Amino acid sequence: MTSPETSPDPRLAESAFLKAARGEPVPHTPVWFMRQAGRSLPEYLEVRSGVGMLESCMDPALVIEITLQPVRRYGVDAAIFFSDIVLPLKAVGVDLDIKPGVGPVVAKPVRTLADVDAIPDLTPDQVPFITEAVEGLVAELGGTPLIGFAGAPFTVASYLVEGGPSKEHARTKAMMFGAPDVWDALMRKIAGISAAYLEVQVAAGASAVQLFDSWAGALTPRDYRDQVMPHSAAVLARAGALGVPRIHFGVGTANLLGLMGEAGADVVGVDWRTPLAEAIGKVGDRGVQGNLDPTLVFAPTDVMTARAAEVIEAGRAATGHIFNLGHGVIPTTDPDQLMRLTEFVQSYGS
Ligand code: 1CP
Repeated sequence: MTSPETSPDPRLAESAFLKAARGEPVPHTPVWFMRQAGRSLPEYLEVRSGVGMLESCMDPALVIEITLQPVRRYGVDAAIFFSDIVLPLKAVGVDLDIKPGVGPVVAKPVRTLADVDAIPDLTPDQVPFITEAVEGLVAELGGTPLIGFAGAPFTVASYLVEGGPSKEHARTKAMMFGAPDVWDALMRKIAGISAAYLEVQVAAGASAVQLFDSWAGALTPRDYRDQVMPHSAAVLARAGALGVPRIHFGVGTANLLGLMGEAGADVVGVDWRTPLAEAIGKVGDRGVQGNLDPTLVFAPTDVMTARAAEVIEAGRAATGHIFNLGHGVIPTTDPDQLMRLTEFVQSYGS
């Protein structure tokens, strides 16, 4: 089944988020929140009740509803597609689940070249539900851009090799150090899957992409540059060929921000540990995204907004600045406080 050719909504040309991502002047600092959909929203808990995480990601009506929830509630400047970084692995047939309160769990962790070779590449016909959800969303979103996303090779590899969430990523890094042929094959495999996953989302109408390398901060700059960056760069190059802005994000990446930009990002996502001014100095002529400490929403509103103002002011020195938290919304966050934060950022200085 082919979908009718639709041209982008003309209001997208005025999007503050897309302008900032391209380094153009903005009417206000745009704002969205990583994990803006999810457990902090009562309407999310309601629609997810009794439905598994992966099952929800494969149900276009549910994906559309969950992605729209924070846009309706907060009026944020961008929507992020509701999915998960391991969803494309599930789609190609990797036996995995997303366990409540745990995260992705892989039944048979990847350890050998044969394990890597057994993972099929991703083709668009394996994810028709993604195309359907993105097309439906873009139609509903109108002038609000949709951010597509994928996991970067290192972060996705960590789940595949460890078999689940990990603090040290010890087995993953042991493979990187000790079995370079297996590592290279695995990184190439994931890069191909993540790039194909982004291509499907952009073909269906996503206006920007974010590559999540959440756990890259576990690496030294040398190992990142030699063993990881070329594979993330391959994903970003394929996304760049689609003509959409690319955001590249990781946690604890103060030492890697320059390299993460050089990997091919238009905008580098910064966690809250690095002062934004410092990050701007490291990424050169690129935009930045971030970076309010996600726990500041638990502080009194005036404390939160004073810190948000500092982030906005620091962001003025960047080629472009997209306001965000330094990592995802914490599930116990009060949505009313995020509402106040959104209004504060969007009206700041006007
Ligand atoms: O049942 C649930 O509600 C499960 C919680 C949940 C949700 C809401 C998971 C399990 N994934 C998601 C959705 C999700 N995952 C989104 C879209 C929502 C939005 O931003 O509004 C996105 C962008 C992701 C990406 C993702 N998944 C990342 C990168 C972002 C990050 O937070 O650093 C990572 C590392 C994952 C793995 C994952 N999936 C789920 C959990 C709890 C985890 C982390 C596990 C760990 O700590 O290792």
